[in-house]
Amino acid sequence: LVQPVTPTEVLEAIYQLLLPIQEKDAKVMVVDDDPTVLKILTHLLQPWGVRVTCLDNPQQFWEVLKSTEPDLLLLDLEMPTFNGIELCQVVRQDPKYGDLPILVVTAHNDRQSTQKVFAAGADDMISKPIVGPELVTRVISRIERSRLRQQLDYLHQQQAAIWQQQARIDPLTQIPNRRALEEFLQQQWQQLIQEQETLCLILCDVDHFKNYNDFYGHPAGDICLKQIAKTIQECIKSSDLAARYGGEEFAIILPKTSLDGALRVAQRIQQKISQLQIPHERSKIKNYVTISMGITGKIPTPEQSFDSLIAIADEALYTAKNRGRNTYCL
Ligand code: GH3
Ligand code: MG
Ligand code: MG
Ligand code: MG
Ligand code: MG
Repeated sequence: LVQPVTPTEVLEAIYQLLLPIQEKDAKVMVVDDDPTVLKILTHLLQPWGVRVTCLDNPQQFWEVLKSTEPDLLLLDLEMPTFNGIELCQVVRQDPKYGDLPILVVTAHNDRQSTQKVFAAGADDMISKPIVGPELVTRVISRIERSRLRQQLDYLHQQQAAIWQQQARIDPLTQIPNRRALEEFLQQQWQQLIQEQETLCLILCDVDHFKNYNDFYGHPAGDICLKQIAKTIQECIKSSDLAARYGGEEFAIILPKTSLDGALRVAQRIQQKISQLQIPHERSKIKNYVTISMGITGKIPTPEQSFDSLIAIADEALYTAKNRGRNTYCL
């Protein structure tokens, strides 16, 4: 199941991203074979709160990139060994750094060079001789835009995670729903085929619940279902999974549990639900809410699917109902 994300966590992360550059230093990595240019660029950018990492030898490019994790790259076009265009191309192909803002600094501003620079995937070009204010605005606005983009990506990711999470939760009881149950069951079935361990399943059904709704009303029925779901949750281990299987039916999956162990869990659930003493005047068995259960367990085999486990538990539940309800059957 997806790890829950609280709205506070989302806001906290957005706030971190929103901090202005001056407060949360931007990092720029400059690659240029000319030490004078490195010095000039550093002096221009530093007063704006930008931390500048200089590299005069492209051979160490990846090493320095990984240790710096910059917000933006400033690449010289003409360098011995790797030139700026080659560097730009390899960065763009990298899965991690592919989106990194890249500005190419060059003395060549003829049409062909410009074309090459943009074809290599650079975001912008800065011509030499460097004009201070122009460099600063281009660098800072690129970084701000890229941070805004990161922030939006983050929001989308969070939204997707929340939707994924909600698709597996029953809105009434706030416990996993049938979709989550089937996913977990399928996954455990495969795993326990490998491990040759027992997988147990308990199906629970509230007794005479139609009568309950008819007498106490549907809203009261909803409250009753919530209480039952909560009680079942409290009776299982974190490695088990309890889900709302249907209307007033719940299912519990117990991986690596013996049938004996599952039986004890069922007994505990039955006892705890009786102890709730939810009044049920129209029950034909007791004057409070009770449940019936079908229990089954087996070592999964590749020839069968988890449906076979559900079918057997369902039959056992049917037997429990026929034996007068408020009981469990194997
Ligand atoms: P049995 O002991 O044989 O299980 O009898 P029963 O009345 O519990 O079984 P039946 O299947 O006839 O009725 C189930 C009832 O559960 C009918 C339906 O209205 C009620 N139910 C299903 N989902 C909900 C729900 O979300 N909220 C409420 N309040 N009632 C629900
Ligand atoms: Mg050069
Ligand atoms: Mg039912
Ligand atoms: Mg019922
Ligand atoms: Mg019925």
